[in-house]
Parts: sequence; C-alpha cells; structure tokens
Amino acid sequence: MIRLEGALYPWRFRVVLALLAAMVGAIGWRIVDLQVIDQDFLKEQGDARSVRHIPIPAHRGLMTDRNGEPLAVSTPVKTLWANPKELLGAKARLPELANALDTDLAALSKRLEQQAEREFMYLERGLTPEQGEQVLALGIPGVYGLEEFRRFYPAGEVAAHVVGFTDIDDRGREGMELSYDEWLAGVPGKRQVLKDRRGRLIKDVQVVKNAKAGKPLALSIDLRLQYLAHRELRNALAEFGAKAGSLVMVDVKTGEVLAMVNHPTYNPNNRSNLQPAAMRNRAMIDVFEPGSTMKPFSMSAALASGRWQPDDKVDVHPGWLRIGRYTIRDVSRVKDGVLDLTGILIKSSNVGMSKIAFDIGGEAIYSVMQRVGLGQGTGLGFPGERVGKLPNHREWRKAETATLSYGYGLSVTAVQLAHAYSVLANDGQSVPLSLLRLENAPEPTQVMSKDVAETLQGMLQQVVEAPGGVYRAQVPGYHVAGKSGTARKASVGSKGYTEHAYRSMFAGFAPMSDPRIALVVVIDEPSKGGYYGGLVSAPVFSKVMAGALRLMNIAPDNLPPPAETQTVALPEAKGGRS
Ligand code: 59J
Repeated sequence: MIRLEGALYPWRFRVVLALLAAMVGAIGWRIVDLQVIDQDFLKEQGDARSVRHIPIPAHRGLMTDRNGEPLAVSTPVKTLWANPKELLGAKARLPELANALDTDLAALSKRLEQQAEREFMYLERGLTPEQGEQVLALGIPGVYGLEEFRRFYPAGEVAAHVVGFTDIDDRGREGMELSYDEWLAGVPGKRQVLKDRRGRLIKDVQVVKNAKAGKPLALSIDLRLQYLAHRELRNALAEFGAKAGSLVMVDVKTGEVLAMVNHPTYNPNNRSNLQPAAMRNRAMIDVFEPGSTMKPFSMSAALASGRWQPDDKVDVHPGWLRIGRYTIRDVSRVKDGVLDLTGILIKSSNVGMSKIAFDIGGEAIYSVMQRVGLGQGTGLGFPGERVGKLPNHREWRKAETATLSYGYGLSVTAVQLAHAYSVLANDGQSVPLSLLRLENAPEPTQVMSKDVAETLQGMLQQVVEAPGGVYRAQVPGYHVAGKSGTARKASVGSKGYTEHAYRSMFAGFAPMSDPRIALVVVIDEPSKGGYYGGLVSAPVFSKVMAGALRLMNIAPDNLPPPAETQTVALPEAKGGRS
C-alpha cells in the first residue's frame, strides 16, 4: 500500500522532504549565525533587559516640639548618580557636567576614572528637586537621578543637641534622631523594574513592597522656651566670657523636659566644619561637682532626722573648720558667727552645713541624694548620657561626710540636678523624666516627706527673697525659690582644685503657691565681671523662669495689691451673704 501510494505521488514526497530539509537548514544556519558568527547580538539582547529591584525610600517621621512645631522635617531631594562606563563614553560633556554641579572638572574626571569599571557612582546627593532636574535636563549620557529624602532642622542650633541629626543615608546619628531611629525611620519599600544595559529604566514592572512611612515623634520640649533659654544663656556666656553652659527646665508634675540647651552649639543643617565641643549635649553627657546646690538635700536629711528645726542655731565662727589635714572654709563671713538653718543656706556656709552633717552622718545625706536620683540613670535613654557618681562609704569619716554635705566628691549631670530639684518642688514626689510629650503624668513616688519638702521650699524661697539673698534670681510677680552655687573646678591631671576656674550654678523652682517648673543653669568658667553663681547664673534663671511662667499661663502669686483706683466693684451676688 505504501509503495503504491508513494508510487502514485512521488513528487509530493520529495517536495515535503525538500521543504523539511530547507527548514532544518535555516534553523541550523540561524544557530550557527547567532552562536558563532554574530554572538554579540544575543549577549546584547540578554544584557539589555534585566530585572532589577530598586528601593523605595520611606518617609522619615516628623519630629515636633510639644505644640507640633516642626523640629526635624523630611523633604524630598534629588540625588544624582553616574554610570561611569557610560559617562566616560561621553567625555566631551564632562566640562558641562562639572559646571552644572559646580565642581572641579579635574576632580570629577579623576573620580570617574577610578570607578571606570563600576556601574554606579554618586555625583551629588541631596540636591533640591529643581537643582537636580536642571542637571538631568542637560541629557548627558550616563547621568541619572534618584529620589531620596533629607532631614531639615527648622530650629537649627537652638534644638540641635536634643534633636540630633541623621547621616547622609537618613539614619539617626545623634540625639533623639538616634535614640528613636527605629520609630522614625519606617521601612523602605521595593520596586521591581526592567532596566537596560545602561541602567536606564525601561519598564516599571511592579511594586514588590510598599514603603512604610516612619512614625511622628512629639518631644516634650517647648520650642518657645527653648528659644528663650538659648538666647539668655548665650547672652550670659558672652557677658561673663564663659566657656560653656547648660540649662535644663522640667515640668515638675509630669517630668517632661520643657527646655534643654547648651552652648556652644552647632547648626545641624550645615555640619561641614563641625567642632566636637559644639556637639556635646553637656546637660546630659557632662558631669560635674554640684557644690552648694546640694545643700538643700543635706538640709532635707537634717530635717528628716527629726534632730533639726529650721530655726536651730549653728556656730560657724570663725568661718573655717579643721578636720585633720583638711580645712573647710566659708567664702562669706558672718558677723556674730551664728546662723540658723535657713541662714546657712542664705550665706551658703560650708562650715555650718558640715557641722550639721557630722551630727546626722554621711549615710543620711547619701540616702536623700540617692533617692532624688543622683548617681542613678534618668531613664531618658539618651545616647551617651552619663550617670555620674554618688559615693557610698561603709564608714563615713568626717572629711567624706563634710565634703558630700556641701556638694563635693560626687558628680552629677545638669539633668540629674534638675530632676533632684523637681522632687523638692513637687512636695517630695519623684516623677521620672521624659523627653517625649506625655498624655498622662506617670505615677509619682514619694521619696522625701511632704513636710520636709515644704519646709525646704520655704527656706529656699528665703534664699532668694530674704535680705542678703540671691535677689538676682527673683521674678517679678511670682515667688520663687532656689540655691546658688560656685564651685572651683577640680583640676585636670593633678589632685585638688584650680584657683581660677569656676562653675557658676543656680537651681530653683516656681511659683511657690504651687511649684510647676524646676530650672537649672550651669555656666562653665566665667572669665570676666565676676564668677559667683548668684551673679552669673541667677539672672539667667530669673529671665528664663519669668518667660516660662508667662508662656505657660501660670497665674502670678506675688502681685502688689491692686491700687484703689483700679478696683472694680463686683455686682452683689443675689441671695448671697453680704
Ligand atoms: C568656692 C569650693 C572646692 C572643693 C571657694 C568658690 C570647696 C572645698 C574641697 C572659693 C569660690 C572661691 C572639697 S562662694 O557655692 O564655697 O554661689 O553666689 O569650690 O569649698 O572645700 O573663691 N557661693 N562656694 N568652694 N570648694 N572643696 C559660695 C560657695 C557656694 C556663692 C557666693 C560666694 C564655695 C555666695 C566654693 C554663690 O555656696
């Protein structure tokens, strides 16, 4: 049958055979052509289409002050990058590019040559979108753009130490930008794209993962108070030729830090020639001997012991006291040589304080200082924060007891000092500090009896208001309380204290009818016009406290009685008693 059919259509069979052979031949030729003769074609086609993943930058959360004023803002920027291989192929256009980028042509060429084998090199990061588009519009081969975000800090040097900053890759490097990096950062997304060999985007295939924006962060600080504190501290530093300074303001009821400033400071928006000294958030990372600002805490231990009353008398004559090889001295002499406890605080008598300390023992004083948070972490979790040192001794010898009682031999940060004073102000209740705005005040812990705290409030009010007191700390319209301190700085390298380097301090709170704000001012090495805490730091306290009380709408508690002509007759209440 087959033979018969084959015999019937022999030409047909041959045609099919010939056709098949031709087709096989054509395919064979094509294979030889592509693989051997023109092998570059396939390579090119393969390279030309490749799937890539490019990151979608996540928007970093907005950082604000307690009232929503922006402190750190992420703005979209254009980053320009080059494909060196490609760009070097268009060398003639390099001068044009260098000019547009405002860079040195030689330097640009050198960088390109060094990276000649690479496919990616940054040209310029963080340009404004307009600047970026202008360069891209030149259409120079091998020059591409990339969307990124960059942090901008509207409050600049005023809030720099608290806010901190991010690096070029938008990661937190300092301050709250660092401590809350994860919260603020969000998670970058992923986009699948088809790019050609030159890295040019051919097709946006799909978004593999959406970018997750970072969360906003509201700090506890009030930018208005921060500005005020910044200005007053800066002015005082200039007036007294001081090296550095810190100021910390705390809401005593909630523990929120309302202001924290340091000098010197820096502009976080332009960190090109940054001095390390300017970057220090001294209020948290520098420790110092608090000197006489500790006397209220020693006094609190005396009152709590039940052995001392505010009007008990102490003989401070003749203004010094020898303990073995160590002499305790008073700077201000007292006329008849006798002071009550309030007088010891007003005159800031080291001798008087020491005599009380010998009676109650170092342990009692240590215990009060420890309970108000000295030598303890604040829990703020700020990068580089120091804890200081509150020494404990199994046996408290006289020298150690005296030294601690008037504020030496221990070290604290300005933030710890502000917290300690907030406990005095808050009737002995300790509230943990917070650099974040709080919705609800945390549960307080009673660490000092209410009675003792209130007695001390009255004594410290006398320190400011009594004749011979630190009148420069007074605030018109309000009753305030506080304590000055002037401490010789411990000398670096050798044992002992320097003769001509001082730290001037003032710590206090207001208003006395119901204390709301604690404020600490520390000024480092004033060099002209005086150096006493009561002279250098108290006026800063006064001005900043005055502004804060007003801005926070806290009612005055020390207004002069209204003049006759200003009184307005109130309408008589109906049915009321006359
Ligand atoms: C002082 C100290 C150093 C450390 C002394 C200040 C001691 C001490 C060893 C001499 C200036 C000065 C442990 S003074 O703060 O007493 O604030 O308005 O630095 O006493 O024993 O030429 N403060 N300051 N003492 N050391 N060691 C007074 C006082 C204080 C004032 C003024 C005048 C010192 C009233 C300080 C202020 O209360």
